[in-house]
Amino acid sequence: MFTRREKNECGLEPVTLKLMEEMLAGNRRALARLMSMVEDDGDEAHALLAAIHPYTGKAHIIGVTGAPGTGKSTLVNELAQVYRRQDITVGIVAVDPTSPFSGGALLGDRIRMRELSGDPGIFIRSMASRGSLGGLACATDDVIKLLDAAGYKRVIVETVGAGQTEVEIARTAHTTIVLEVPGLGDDIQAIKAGLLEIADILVVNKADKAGADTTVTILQAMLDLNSTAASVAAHHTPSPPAAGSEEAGSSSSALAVAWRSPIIKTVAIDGTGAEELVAAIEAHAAFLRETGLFRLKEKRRAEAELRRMLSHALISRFLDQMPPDTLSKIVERIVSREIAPYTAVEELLSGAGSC
Ligand SMILES: Nc1nc2c(ncn2[C@@H]2O[C@H](COP(=O)(O)OP(=O)(O)OP(=O)(O)O)[C@@H](O)[C@H]2O)c(=O)[nH]1
Ligand SMILES: [Mg+2]
Repeated sequence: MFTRREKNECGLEPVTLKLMEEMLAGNRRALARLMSMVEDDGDEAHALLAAIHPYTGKAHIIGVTGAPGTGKSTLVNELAQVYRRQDITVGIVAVDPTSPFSGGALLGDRIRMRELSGDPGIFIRSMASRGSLGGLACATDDVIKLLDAAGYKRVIVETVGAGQTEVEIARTAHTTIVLEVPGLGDDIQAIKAGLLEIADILVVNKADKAGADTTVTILQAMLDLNSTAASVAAHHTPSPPAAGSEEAGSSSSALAVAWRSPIIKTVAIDGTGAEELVAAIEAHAAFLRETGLFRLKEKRRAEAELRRMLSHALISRFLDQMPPDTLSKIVERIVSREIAPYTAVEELLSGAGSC
């Protein structure tokens, strides 16, 4: 626990510090209040995130993504139930739960009841998307950090798959689960190929509906195609495909292809397949740790975050030093075709823009 001296070094307001200590001791109300603080951003939030940093890095982060209405929330419910039966604590973050498919219904009744009944091993936070996607991604990352620091062992993040968000979730999560439902049409196969690349585990939910096995077969064929291509690329052997794929590799890309994404059928409404899915998540977590990929992922994530923060800070600092209307004037000149954007950047960087 923090000493008085260290508290001062944190630069936190006494009230925030108290909330942080309560959160670290397992107080849910304190956790909720601190989440609101990081969602609102600001200097105090930054100081808080700095202070909790030493307490983070323990949770396994699981991303669940898929098209609207594929059953993500229902499945997340079931996963949480399985984890709770194993006495593993779970934090849940639902990003943008406002899809018309669920009518905004965030999570099923059972888990709500569990939370409301005071199970301290579960915590749910929903986040409405406001402003930019980038802003939401930052806020989500920060809320995940709080859950991690508060001691939740698994943090499940549900996002509606909509192109960019899927990539964002893959960047944040240690294990990414992509949901499909029976009845994949040929026309959407091209889009699915991008999804396969981020999927550590593929789930065919609504397996009670017709066509589930066909969907599994199609996905398996696409996975095989993908892994052959990745294996070839990893070994720098453009053709024929089989030549390099037998060799054992030790590069990180070779390690990446060593994980074969399983395809699991689930019926989220009755929990069928949820235990198998949890077993697959745990197997992937073990794989990441055994191969050293976990640390590699963490490094990539930390670097991306650092770059994002650094560019934000540098731009703010740079703009603060300029006379207030410098930017609008140069934008005006770009629009009237007096100057090209690249030239404008050069001019600003060389200080000419501030004259
Ligand atoms: N038949 C069947 N229905 C399911 C299954 N899983 C979920 N559903 C239903 O599908 C609908 C959507 O489920 P949600 O869990 O809200 O789906 P979601 O992906 O979270 O939806 P959004 O958050 O709106 O994108 C609900 O009516 C569920 O009851 C399943 O395995 N089988
Ligand atoms: Mg949902």
